[in-house]
Amino acid sequence: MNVIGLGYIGLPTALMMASHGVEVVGTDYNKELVATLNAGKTTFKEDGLDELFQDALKAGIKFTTDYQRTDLYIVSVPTPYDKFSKKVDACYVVAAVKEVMRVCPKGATVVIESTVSPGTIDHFVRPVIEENGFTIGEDINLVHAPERIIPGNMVYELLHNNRTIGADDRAIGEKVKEYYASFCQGEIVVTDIRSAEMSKVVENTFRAVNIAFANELARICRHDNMDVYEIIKICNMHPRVNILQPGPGVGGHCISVDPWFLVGDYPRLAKVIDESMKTNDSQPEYVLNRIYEIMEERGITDNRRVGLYGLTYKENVDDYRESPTLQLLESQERHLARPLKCYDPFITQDIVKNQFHDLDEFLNDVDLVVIMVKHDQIKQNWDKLRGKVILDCHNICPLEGVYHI
Ligand code: SAJ
Repeated sequence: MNVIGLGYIGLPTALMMASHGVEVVGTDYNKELVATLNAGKTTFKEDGLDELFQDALKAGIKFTTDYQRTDLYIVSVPTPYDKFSKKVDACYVVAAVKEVMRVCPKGATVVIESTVSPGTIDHFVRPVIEENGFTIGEDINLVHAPERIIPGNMVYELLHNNRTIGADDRAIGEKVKEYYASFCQGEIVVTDIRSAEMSKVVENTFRAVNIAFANELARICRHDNMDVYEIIKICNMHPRVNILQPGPGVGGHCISVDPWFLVGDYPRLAKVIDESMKTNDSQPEYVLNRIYEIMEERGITDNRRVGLYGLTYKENVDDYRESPTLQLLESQERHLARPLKCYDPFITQDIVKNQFHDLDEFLNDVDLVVIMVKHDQIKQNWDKLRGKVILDCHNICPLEGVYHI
């Protein structure tokens, strides 16, 4: 098996397959990443990933920049979206499949794991295969097996989540299912490709819409001075109500991206989704306004005394793509304001201006602390926040007089 793309999804998948008896070569065009893996190091942190890596190495996994001639390919490359059209940008998937077509033998199966919008495989992937002289279903089999694992708990979820396999031909779907069943303890459903594409995007859209609902409730409650957390707690005691938590915004490369595919493809139909995404996208700016309100109320006139705790897109991960903190800093910069101070225990390199690398130094330098991310570290250090003005975007701080969004 050749796994193409060794990022957050491709790497754990390749390692999992290899450590469960599948002969695997991992391919990535990033030479540095391949060199790091070949030097015996993983490229990001996840519970259990290093152990899995060692098992896969023992089982003989190889890493290279070259595509392999084999009978099964798993394509796990990024699918960003175009910020203006809101449509999926399938360029990485197309490029990978083109490369596969150059080396694969007749009879090979190509599994797309990357998240794509419904119809992407028909519109972009099938033509690439046919342009190369292959007949789909005869020379090449096509499958879509979207991933479902959550950053922060990837290895566990890879083993335990149910998953979906979409195939043109059920027998091929069942064959691919056997590979995933070598490690996956969840139920594996075999369906058609469009249903697999759609269900993946719908899952993330469901979560995005529900987070937007919680964020909207926070704004309504703030407007009339009600406690949104108390209200959500009470409502969730109803047997059919399960409201998510408001927060400083939505980051990462899944929930803040995938629902836009539906808005891009069905602009006149995807109304609730469109509004929800706009609500989530404007949440960091909403937090910025809260910061200004609190500064005014507490007589803090200098924004050099304000610090954002947390740069990652969520707690206890080192991934800061599209994070609410970065979105907040971006909108601050648009207003030509001096960037606020920042600190994150998971980010050791400098990624923004005014970034600290030590919690104590950071806290010594600010009067107003905004808890943007609920890392475990801050929960173990409440004592150090005594005497500070605190804006807690997650309702986790037990100290007196804390502000909320
Ligand atoms: N968030 C809130 N309030 C909440 C829950 C989350 O504001 O109540 C925020 C988080 O802080 C974060 C963002 O939403 O900024 C997304 O975080 P997340 O933990 O909800 O999800 P992701 O993006 O890390 O992973 C999602 C998962 N999808 C679903 O739960 C439906 C995961 O299973 C997918 O595999 C992943 O997207 C993906 O790769 O598509």
